Amino acid sequence: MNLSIGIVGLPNVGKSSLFQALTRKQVDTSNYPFATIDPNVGVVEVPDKRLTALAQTAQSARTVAAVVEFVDIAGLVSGAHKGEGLGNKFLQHIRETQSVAHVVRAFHKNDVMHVAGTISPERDIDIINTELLLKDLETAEHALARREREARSGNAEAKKAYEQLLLLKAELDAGKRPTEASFADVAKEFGLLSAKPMLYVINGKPEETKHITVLPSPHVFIDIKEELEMSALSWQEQEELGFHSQLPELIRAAYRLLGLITFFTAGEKEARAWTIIQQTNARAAGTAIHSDFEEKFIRAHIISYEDFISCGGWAGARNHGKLRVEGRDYIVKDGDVIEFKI
Ligand SMILES: Nc1nc2c(ncn2[C@@H]2O[C@H](COP(=O)(O)OP(=O)(O)OP(=O)(O)O)[C@@H](O)[C@H]2O)c(=O)[nH]1
Ligand SMILES: [Mg+2]
Repeated sequence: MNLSIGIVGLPNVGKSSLFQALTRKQVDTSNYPFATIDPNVGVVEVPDKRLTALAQTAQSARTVAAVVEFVDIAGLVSGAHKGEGLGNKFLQHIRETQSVAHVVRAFHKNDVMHVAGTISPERDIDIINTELLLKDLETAEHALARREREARSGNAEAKKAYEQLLLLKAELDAGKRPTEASFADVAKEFGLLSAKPMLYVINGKPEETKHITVLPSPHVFIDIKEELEMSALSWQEQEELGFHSQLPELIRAAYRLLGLITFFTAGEKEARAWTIIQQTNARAAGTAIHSDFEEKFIRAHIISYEDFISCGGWAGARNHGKLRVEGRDYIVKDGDVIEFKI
């Protein structure tokens, strides 16, 4: 499963700095089933305190956290959808990600040029979102032109798909992001940019961000420069300095935004967090571990995280009647500790 978050924004807003701060503590990718990683793709652990507690309870030799990928994308400019500033290439990079972290510059620094000359987070947000909308509008128009004849042929399915595209185009024309569930299929089929879940990252110090009148949602405030400087230090060292990094919250927010949840496996060898999409059944969830699991699935032994900790692990939970035996259709919940029987 390739779950990635594209870092998007105007030039010089702090995207690469954020990427560096996030990936300074790169995970050992040999633990994960990733193909080659591009230099602009970084794999980052999802901070989760439950994992440490699980490992202690299960006396696991090591822990392996869940991960998400961040992709550092070059700055977009106004006109990108028409190819301005290599725009089309960068928009293609965004298409390949599942969600977007939209970095917005609130920091003032004269020697860091702003493409539009002045600091205006509201305007910048608008420029980027307009570019994404215009690109999608172009995509929708091309698709409509291609499908018009098919739709007229009387094929009910083609007609329905065409009408869906018309609705989409109307939405985009009105300047609205097509984020409703009813557009999910079209959005997926065409890799629509503006339909991707978006997290706004407002970059600046509190005195610089407090002037923003309309805050986009959802958002996190981060002083990226400070985060980058601090990222050279360990979490403990940061704490000693009284610095509370916002990066863990950003990573968790991005994870939530993607509709992702975590289940755990816990044994002597390792305690590990695995990532699945909400509403995944037990049989499909197993494929996070190995693609074989779906076919070979027999049943799953499941204990909730809370029960696992309070009962002291597998044996204790079983004795207290907290171990459930679930079949293939069970919907896995965030925090389930699972042993797959295959
Ligand atoms: N003062 C201050 N400077 C920052 C901050 N974030 C980034 N910068 C500076 O802004 C400049 C550009 O930062 P980058 O992270 O390279 O920006 P970018 O968005 O990746 O830029 P492009 O890749 O050109 O689109 C660098 O000199 C950074 O040090 C910040 O929070 N405060
Ligand atoms: Mg950059």
